[in-house]
Amino acid sequence: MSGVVVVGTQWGDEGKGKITDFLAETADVIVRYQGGNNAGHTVKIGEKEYKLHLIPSGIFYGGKTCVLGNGMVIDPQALIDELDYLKQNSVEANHLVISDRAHVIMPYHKVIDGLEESSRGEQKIGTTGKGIGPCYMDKASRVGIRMSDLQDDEELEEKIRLAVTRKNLLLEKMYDVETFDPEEVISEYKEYAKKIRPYIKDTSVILERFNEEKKKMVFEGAQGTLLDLDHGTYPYVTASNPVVGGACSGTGVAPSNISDVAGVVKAYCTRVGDGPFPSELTNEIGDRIREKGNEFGTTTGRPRRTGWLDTVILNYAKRINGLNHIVLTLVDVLSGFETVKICVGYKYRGEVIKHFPASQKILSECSPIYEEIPGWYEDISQIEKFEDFPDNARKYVKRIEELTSLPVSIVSVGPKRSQTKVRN
Ligand code: 2SA
Ligand code: MG
Repeated sequence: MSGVVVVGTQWGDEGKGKITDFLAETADVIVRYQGGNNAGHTVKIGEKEYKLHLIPSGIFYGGKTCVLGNGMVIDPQALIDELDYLKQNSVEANHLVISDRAHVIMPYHKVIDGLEESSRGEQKIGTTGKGIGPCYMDKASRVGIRMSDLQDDEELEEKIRLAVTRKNLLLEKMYDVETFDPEEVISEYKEYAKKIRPYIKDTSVILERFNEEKKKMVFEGAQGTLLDLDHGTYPYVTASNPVVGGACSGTGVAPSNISDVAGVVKAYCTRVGDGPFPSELTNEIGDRIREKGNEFGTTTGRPRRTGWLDTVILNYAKRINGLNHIVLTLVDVLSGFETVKICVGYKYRGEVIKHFPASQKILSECSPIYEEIPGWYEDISQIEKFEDFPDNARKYVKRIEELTSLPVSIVSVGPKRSQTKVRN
């Protein structure tokens, strides 16, 4: 019983990669359970910054098993590029395993992602364009290609031929765009298969063994609770389950083997992509947070929308994920403001809403109820101990604990491993 799930509590980019990297130091296995290369995280090791999209950042330790779980959708070209990138940086990936049940992103998924977005016009989701949604659509329609299909050339040929033929009908009749030559796709994917095959395994069996040996497993969520297909701000969500439940369905590990759920909270709030955002700051303060926090998408480079911390969201994430504690990141970004605000409720048509609503129409009409806390000007990125933080910074953290009834166990004030501080 030593599975820790690192889950995003907001709209992603809370710094989960960095925290996973921190927890991975004492772990034996690091597992991704959903999403694909729509995710992106940056880890700083020494003076060097690394960006990863698919492979868990635990890979940098060497010797630790990294798992891409069955709940993921994997673009083979992106995976091969990432393996090459690691190789160029002298990082060995010989402890990487990929679930034979994970789904494979196909070239038409990326095309359909773009077509679906443009057909929505003003109502677009703002996807990363990586083919994530269409790949999960095929999974649910039971026409997807899985990693296990890549293990057998004959099987792969047959599956791709059928899949491409069917997709071509859709591309032609529904979208009136160019179709794919099945034979070209087959030869492209046979090449990928050759390179990826050694990594494909029944990863749930591997995880069971780790579990029996009482090894420490870290499950690294991608995106966040509000991007969850079921619990997020639908339809402005991703097509998978970043919430804690996804760690079980997306890996084949039972809930009884999860002992800790860490909710990663950014000290403010960001969102990349469309949809309502009650505490959004479309002013100079928002711009300052974006600049200071370097809030630009790791995958697409898109500027992230910024806003104040919202505890309606945090309490929702607490409920959905059964959070045990909070890991608070990017607190250093909030230095330099006269006051900082926390959204503690929403006003909707004259009434106060405490629970995060399902309807995006309601959410778009919610105005934030703020609590103001005096700010601090000191740079806290180099301070060793939390006890030495300026009073107001400590008050801010304590207020988050009060408003969520959760302990803040770790505070992070910068990208380096040494800037992640465990509180006693
Ligand atoms: P998709 O591509 O189908 O998953 O997009 C659907 C929505 O999910 C959002 N989404 C994300 N939001 C924040 N961070 C993500 N990862 C990258 C990053 C994003 C980037 O780390 O910065 O580089 O732009 C991520 N992935 C998906 C997306 O914006 C849509 O709202
Ligand atoms: Mg990210």
